[in-house]
Amino acid sequence: MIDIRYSAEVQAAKAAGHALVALESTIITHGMPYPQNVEVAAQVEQDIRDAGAVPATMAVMNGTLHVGLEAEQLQSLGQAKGVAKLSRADFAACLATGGTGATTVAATMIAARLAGIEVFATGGIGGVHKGAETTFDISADLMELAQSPVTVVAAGAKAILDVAKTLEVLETQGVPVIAFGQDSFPAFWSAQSDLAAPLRMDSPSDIAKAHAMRQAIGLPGGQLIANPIPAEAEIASEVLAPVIAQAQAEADAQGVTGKGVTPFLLQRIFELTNGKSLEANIALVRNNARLAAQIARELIVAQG
Ligand code: PSU
Ligand code: MN
Repeated sequence: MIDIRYSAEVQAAKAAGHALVALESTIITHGMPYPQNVEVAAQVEQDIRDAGAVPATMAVMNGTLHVGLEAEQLQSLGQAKGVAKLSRADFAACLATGGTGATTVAATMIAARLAGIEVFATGGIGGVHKGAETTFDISADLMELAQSPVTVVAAGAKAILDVAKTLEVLETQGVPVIAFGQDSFPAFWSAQSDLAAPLRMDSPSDIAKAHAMRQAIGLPGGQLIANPIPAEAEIASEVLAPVIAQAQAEADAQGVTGKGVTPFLLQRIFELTNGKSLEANIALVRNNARLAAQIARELIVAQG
């Protein structure tokens, strides 16, 4: 009933039992401007291939779930206007009504589960927004991590979020949050934050073993791997704090709510930093893609 189409590359990789890494598409349609979005998406796919795995970018096009996009599909998605941003709540409705939409972290995890892919690379996850005690704005990404069996590699949570509350919700939901190679929870644009990560691992192999162990003991849900941004790409938090505060104040003043909040903040931060935030974003997504490829390869060993 569900119409799933695999790209030729993903189809061949599945048949051969090769390591696969899922990629989201909201980062393309709502997270970065054209044409950098398409360039970055293609570059990230290549980074995964160079690290010995096969990329599977997810999107819904005319009611079909695409697992792996051909180059021309990536181009048209990257330029399309008004593409829906799909999360758990609207994923099935989009498929059922022949719609087109980009997948968030939550929807990409659902798509990955359907496609039998267990590792996923992205930039930042959604989380608990600042002021959530009055707005109740908590991303469905956090609840999805508790439900879908996918290990998600991200660079921690953006300072547009209340990072401490985000960690609290993840703990409540029973999601393992594992910093890679350091003790502190990375803060997206900065490698370090003043919050300790609940767990630390220093090798892709340990991460793969922990993923396999959750399966073995029958725990649903995935893992969040918090991979610090490479040092040369960091932006100091003092530089970004006023920018984030301004973007947040504008969002509040304009009454932005619901799924509009995160894209609005990302776009304003890009504009207010004259594109500097985007450079850092690109560096960390590529870094996450490489780590995810290594984890996916180790997972084949761990499950072997
Ligand atoms: N954070 C980023 N970049 C992004 C997103 C979040 O730093 O592109 C996107 C992801 O697709 C994520 C979604 O799943 O925004 C979360 O949206 P919301 O906060 O509305 O749940
Ligand atoms: Mn939200």
